[in-house]
Amino acid sequence: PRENGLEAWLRYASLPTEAAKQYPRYTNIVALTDSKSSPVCTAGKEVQDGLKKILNQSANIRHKFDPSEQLSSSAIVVGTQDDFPWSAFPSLQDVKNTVSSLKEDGFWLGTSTFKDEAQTVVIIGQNERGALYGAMEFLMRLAQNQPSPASYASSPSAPIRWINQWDNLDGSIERGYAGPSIFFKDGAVLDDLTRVEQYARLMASVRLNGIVVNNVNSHCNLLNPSNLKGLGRIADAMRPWGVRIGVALYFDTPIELGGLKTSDPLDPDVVAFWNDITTQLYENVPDMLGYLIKANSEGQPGPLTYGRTLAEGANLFARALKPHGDGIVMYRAFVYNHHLDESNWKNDRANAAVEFFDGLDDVFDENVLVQIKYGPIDFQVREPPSPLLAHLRRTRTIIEFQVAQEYMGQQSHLCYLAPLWRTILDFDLRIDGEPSLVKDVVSGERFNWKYSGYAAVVNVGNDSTWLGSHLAMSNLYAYGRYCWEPSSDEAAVVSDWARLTFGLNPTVVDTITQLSMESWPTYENYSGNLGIQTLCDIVKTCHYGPSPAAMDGNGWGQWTRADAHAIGMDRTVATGTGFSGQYPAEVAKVFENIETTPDELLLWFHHVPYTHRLKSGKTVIQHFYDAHYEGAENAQTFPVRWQALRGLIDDHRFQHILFHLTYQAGHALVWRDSVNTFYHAKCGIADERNRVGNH
Ligand code: GCW
Repeated sequence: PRENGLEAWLRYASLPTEAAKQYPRYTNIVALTDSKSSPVCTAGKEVQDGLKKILNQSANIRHKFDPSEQLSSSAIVVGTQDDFPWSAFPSLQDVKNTVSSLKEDGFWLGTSTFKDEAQTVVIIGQNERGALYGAMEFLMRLAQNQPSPASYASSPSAPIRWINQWDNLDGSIERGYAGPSIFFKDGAVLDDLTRVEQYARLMASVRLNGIVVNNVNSHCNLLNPSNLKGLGRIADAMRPWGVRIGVALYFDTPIELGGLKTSDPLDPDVVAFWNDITTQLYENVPDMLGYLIKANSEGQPGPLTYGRTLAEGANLFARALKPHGDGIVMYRAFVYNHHLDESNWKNDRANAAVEFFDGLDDVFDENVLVQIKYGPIDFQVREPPSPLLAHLRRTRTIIEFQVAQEYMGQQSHLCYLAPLWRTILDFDLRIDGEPSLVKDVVSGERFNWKYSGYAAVVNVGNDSTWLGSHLAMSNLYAYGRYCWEPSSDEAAVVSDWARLTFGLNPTVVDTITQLSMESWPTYENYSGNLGIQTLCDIVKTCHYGPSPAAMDGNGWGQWTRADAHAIGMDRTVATGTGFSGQYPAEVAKVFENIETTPDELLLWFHHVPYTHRLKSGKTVIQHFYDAHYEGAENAQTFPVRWQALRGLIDDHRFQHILFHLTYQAGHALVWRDSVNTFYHAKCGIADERNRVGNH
C-alpha cells in the first residue's frame, strides 16, 4: 500500500519472518473492563490489531479473566491495578508494591507464567490510561523487535502532558502548515471526526493526555449551543484513548455572545454568564480539563481592559470551574505590549512576563496554573529559559513548547527540536541558591506541586502527513516522550521514532538520526546565531524566511539593535534593560557579565561591537559569516545523504522527503546570503575569507 503518513509512527510494520519467529503465539487478549469506551478496551483492540500487523497473529479478545481456565498458549492480560487478578499470579506478589507506588497514568509491563505453563504478558496500569500506555509500549517495542523486559515500571515526570491546537472555527489554523483543521469548518465542529480519533491514538502512544482544541485567539461562537454539542462529540471521540479536552476562551464573550454591556470580571452578570456557560460545557464534556486564557496579549481583551488585575481575570474562570470537578485555568503568561518604542534603550519585551505577574503569586486561586512559553520572547531558535519559571512558587506552572515550527522553518525545513528543549529543561535556575533544573520546577518536584507540567502548540492539519512533512513528526513524537521523561537521550528518541516510522534498516535509522541531530544547529547557523534570535520576517508577521532588517523598528519588541558598529540587546542591569536581574542571583551574575555569558547567548544579553572577540577567538561578525556558510553548506548535504536511502524505504515517502530536503538546501543559501549581505552592508567589515559580497 502507498505509505501516506496517516499511521505516522504507529504503522506496526510486519517483522521479518526470522525475527517474528522468536515471539510466542499469542492467542488470547484479556482486556479487563466492562466498558466499551474505556481505554482498557481500546488497549485490547490495539493489541489485537498490532499483533496482526507485526506478527501476523490473530488473537481473541475477552473481558473477564477466568482463573479456572487453562491458557494453552500465551496470553496478554491488560487492566488496571484494581481489576488485575492478582491471586491467579502468585509470582507477581512483589509487583503489587511497585504498582501501588506508580504515579498517575503509570504502568507496569512484564512477563509472568500462569499456572507454571503459559508465558503471559502482563500490563497493569495505575489507572485505565496507564493500562493503555503499557499496551502501546508493548506494541512499539515489538514493532522495533525489542522483546518486552521481564519487569518494567514507568511513571510520568508530570501529570499535565497536553497539546494546544491553534485551530480556528472557520477551519483555518494559526501557524498551520498542513492543511485545514481536523476539528472545525465553517464555524462548526466537523461532522466526521475520524481524524480526531486517529490523532488521539497518536497522542496516547506517546502518553499525551489532554488537548485544548481551539486557538488561544479564540472566538465567542465557540460557545454557541451547537458548538457545545460539537465539543461533546470531540471529547467522546478522544476519551477512549485517555485524552481529555479543554477549550480556549475569548475574554469578551459576555459582551459579544451574551449581549452584556461589559466583560468586567467582577461584574455579577459577567460572573453569572461564565457560571452558566461552564455548567453547559460540563453537560457536554463532563471530564473537561478546563480553560486556556490568552488575555491582554496581542490585541486580545482581558482583565486589564476593565481595570482589574490578571489574577482577578484568572480567578473569575477558576471559580466558575470549581464546583464541577478538577478543571483548571491555564492562564497564559504571554502578556506584553506589542507597540513598544525601540527608541527607549530600557524597553524590553523580555521583561514583560515577570513584570506583569509580579506580586500575583499569592493571589491566584489554587486551580489557576500559569502557562509560560519556554523563552521570554517567542519560540526563537535560541532563548534562555523564561525567568518567570523562577518567580512563581505557590502558583503552579505549565511550560509551553512549540511543535509547530513557527520560527523554525515551518515544517519545510527539517529541525528536530528535542535538543533545543533540553537546553531549557536541563537549565539550572538556582532558585534560592539551590539546584532548580527547569524540568524539576515543571514536574512539580522543586516546589512540591501535585499538578503541573507541559503544553505544546501543535499544528496538525488535514494533510495525510499530519504536519505537512514526514520528518517533522519526530517533534510530535519526541514532545510526548519528553513530557514523560525529560532526561531522555535525544538521539535515542529520534532513532526509536525512525524505526517505528521507516523500519528497522540500520542505514535508514542512522541516517535519519544523524540528519535530525544536526538539523537544529544547522538551522541556527543559517537563521540567527549567538542569541540574536531567528532573523525572520517580523513585520509581515509570516515569521518565515530571512529578513534581518525586519528585526528592528517594529513594535513587537523582537529587536537586535543592529547599527553600523554594534549589535545585540543590552539586557544587563548595569547599563541595559535590567532583564538579567530577573533571574535568581547566581544566574543573573552569569548573564550580567559579558565574560561569563556563553557565546550562544551573547547577543541576547549584550550589545557589542561587531569586532568583539568571542570565546572561540573569532569576532562576532566573522562568526556570523562563517556560521551562515557552515549551516548552508551542511544543509546541502541533507538531500545528498537522503538519496542514499532510495529503495530502502517506500518510494512515496522517499520522494516527498527528498523534495523537502532539496527545498531546504536551496532556502538555506537564501538565508546565508540575505543575512550575510545585510550585515556586511551594515558594518562594512570584510569577510576574512572573502566570500561575502563577492558574488
Ligand atoms: O508567536 C506568536 C504567534 C501568534 C500567536 C502568539 C501566541 C496565537 O505569532 O500567531 O497567536 O504567539 O502565542 O499567542
